[in-house]
Amino acid sequence: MTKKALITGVTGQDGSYLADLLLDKGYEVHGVIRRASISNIGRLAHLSAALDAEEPRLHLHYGDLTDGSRLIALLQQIQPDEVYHLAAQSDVRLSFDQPEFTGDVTGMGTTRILEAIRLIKLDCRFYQASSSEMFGSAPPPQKESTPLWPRSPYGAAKTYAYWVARNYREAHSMFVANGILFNHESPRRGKAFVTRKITHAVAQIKAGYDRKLYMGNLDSVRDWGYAKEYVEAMWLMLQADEPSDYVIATGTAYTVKDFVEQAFGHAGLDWQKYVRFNDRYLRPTEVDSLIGDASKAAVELGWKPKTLMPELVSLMVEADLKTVLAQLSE
Ligand code: NAP
Ligand code: F7E
Repeated sequence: MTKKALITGVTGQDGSYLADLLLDKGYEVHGVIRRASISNIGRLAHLSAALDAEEPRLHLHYGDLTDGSRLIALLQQIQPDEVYHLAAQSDVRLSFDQPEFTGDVTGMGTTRILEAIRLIKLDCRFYQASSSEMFGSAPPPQKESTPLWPRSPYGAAKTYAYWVARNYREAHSMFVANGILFNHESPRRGKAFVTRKITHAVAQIKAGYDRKLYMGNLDSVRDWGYAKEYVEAMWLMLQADEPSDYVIATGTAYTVKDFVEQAFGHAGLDWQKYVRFNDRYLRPTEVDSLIGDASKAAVELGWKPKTLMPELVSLMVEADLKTVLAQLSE
């Protein structure tokens, strides 16, 4: 029997890599997309064959996390074996400007979809995209037992969703797993996030654009991994015998400044000539240091990171350079 998966947030960085992975594994994949005035399915462009085939293996459905009745209808219609709940307002800085909206989408959105599953008595496995932002100010290294101390409306919304997910597991005996993922990046990362913002600027400068790169806090420490490998951990969590919660991280620590230096260095550029400070990128409260201990995932799921930060920087700069140069030659 072909397994069916439903992915919320399929148009995002992780959703697109997860769709690739599940299609490779032979799943029938259903994704929830939002109506937008211009196309928002660019990250799925390479999957057009699966989408447009006579018997498509990828199906896209309009829906929104704020629309509970639509979630019920979709789950009832699709009857997925596995639900990967990745959709969220995921921008930490923006969550300070739109805390109520972030709480509604990123927090309550999880309750809406879990409650929809419970109400229609759907027998499925559920993945909740939890985040290292829930650890906030808790000192590193952070692992599953580390107390949560979120530092933003986004982190607080994810903390609420994490506990709701655990409660549905305990109260209703549902197969619910929280993946507590540390920052993971790729050429498909949105350009508002710091890594892609840097690699895209480096590519433009290398290609001859006359520009500066305006940045906020260069001192925060992050544990950056490769998104393509992190979606494998999501899948592994839903194949386990018992549902549980897992930290997914590399265990390595770099500052934002380290990332800047490596990215400019990879292109043979001196970062100090191009990088400038702008306080609009500062946050009212910052998360200073996130470094994950993913030993539980290594032991129980057999998951280990392969691509570490220096290699990740190189592959992101190379991908952006290729795109920028192709655009220039059009
Ligand atoms: P992303 O690129 O920002 O993608 C977010 C996805 O959610 C997009 O498909 C977006 O749709 C969709 N979405 C947003 N609001 C929605 C709504 N109201 N209804 C339906 N869909 C909505 O995020 P990502 O980096 O792939 O991350 C995936 C998940 O993991 C998110 O929940 C994020 O918070 C969490 N997470 C990410 C990281 C990381 O480092 N990347 C780490 C830990 C946890 P549009 O394309 O239409 O905007
Ligand atoms: O910031 C600093 C910023 O926006 C990283 C999301 O996927 O990962 C992500 O959240 C650091 C912060 O990611 C700029 O202050 C400096 O300390 O790339 P970011 P994030 O906030 O860590 C977690 C795990 C998630 O769950 C989230 O969904 O970089 N920083 N200067 C800057 N950040 C940005 N965006 N832009 C700057 O100019």
